[in-house]
Amino acid sequence: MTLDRRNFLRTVAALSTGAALGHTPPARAAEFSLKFASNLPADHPLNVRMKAAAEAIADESKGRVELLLFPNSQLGGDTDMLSQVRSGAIDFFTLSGLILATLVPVASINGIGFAFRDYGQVWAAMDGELGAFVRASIEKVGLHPFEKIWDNGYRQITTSSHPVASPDDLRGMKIRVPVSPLWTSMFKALEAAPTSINFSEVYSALQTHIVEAEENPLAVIQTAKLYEVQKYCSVSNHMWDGFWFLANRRSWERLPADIRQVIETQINRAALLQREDVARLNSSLQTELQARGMAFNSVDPQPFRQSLRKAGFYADWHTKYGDEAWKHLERYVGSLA
Ligand code: X2X
Repeated sequence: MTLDRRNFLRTVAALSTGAALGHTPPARAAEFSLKFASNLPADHPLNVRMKAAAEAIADESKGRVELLLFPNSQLGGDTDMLSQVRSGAIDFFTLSGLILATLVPVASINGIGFAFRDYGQVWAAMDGELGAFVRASIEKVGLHPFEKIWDNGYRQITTSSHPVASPDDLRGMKIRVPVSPLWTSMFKALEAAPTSINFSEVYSALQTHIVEAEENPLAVIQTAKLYEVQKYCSVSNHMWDGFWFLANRRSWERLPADIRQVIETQINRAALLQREDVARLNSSLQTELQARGMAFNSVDPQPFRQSLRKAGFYADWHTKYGDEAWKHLERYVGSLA
């Protein structure tokens, strides 16, 4: 994308965000105008809660802070937005820890296949020592992660060709994965043929059959309308994924302490509400997606875990992350050996 085009899209997005919020334009420009970007559609709970948080922040700061919201990869794909939040072109960005791992390797640790049995384990770990360990690593690359990670959810496999019930069904399958070494490694270990594609390109990659499959939580499959280009949904729950709320450190530290306090409190509060929204959606969306023509099947995770174990997946990643990180994970999920 050229810079001109990007600036144009940015302006259009800012205008339409303001209009969608029903805000009367402020009489004076805000003292602090901050950009937030996300790869998710505007009606995904993450962006719905961000819109409400932006309003609360504007109110509480008495108009001193204005958050400009750019959902739906309006500012570029994830790889591009990650560069932008690092340079300060974007102030805030929600990014999957697994993708952030291209920069902070340990940030993908929550995506280890079949690690978390349930949400009880997920939030205990991510709001506890495992999350704190990951955040400390993120701080080292000039990004400030907020305390509460946002939910993406347990991921399910969708395809246009055939349902996935056993590891055999995955063999050779052309499946899109996000740009992340852990994702590629896991689907290679399962003998699929993974291709890294940013989320902004997923719909068209499926539509044109560059790939036949992808995997995402139901809330994403629904809001990004992937049901239009996918037939089967196999409920594999093969990994849990969440979005760290990242601030560019320089633009964050430039803000006065009281303003930082208002923003951080509202954003962390919104994250907790968003977690409830996603849990509710992920448990109710199957019926809706079936009504839209998707065929669901359940999946026994055991043979998949077995394949990963046999391929040396857990042992390899234990070595890559190191003993300390692995210990933090196993403390919450039990032994993965
Ligand atoms: O790219 C994806 O598949 C998504 C939307 O789930 C992430 O951001 C990781």
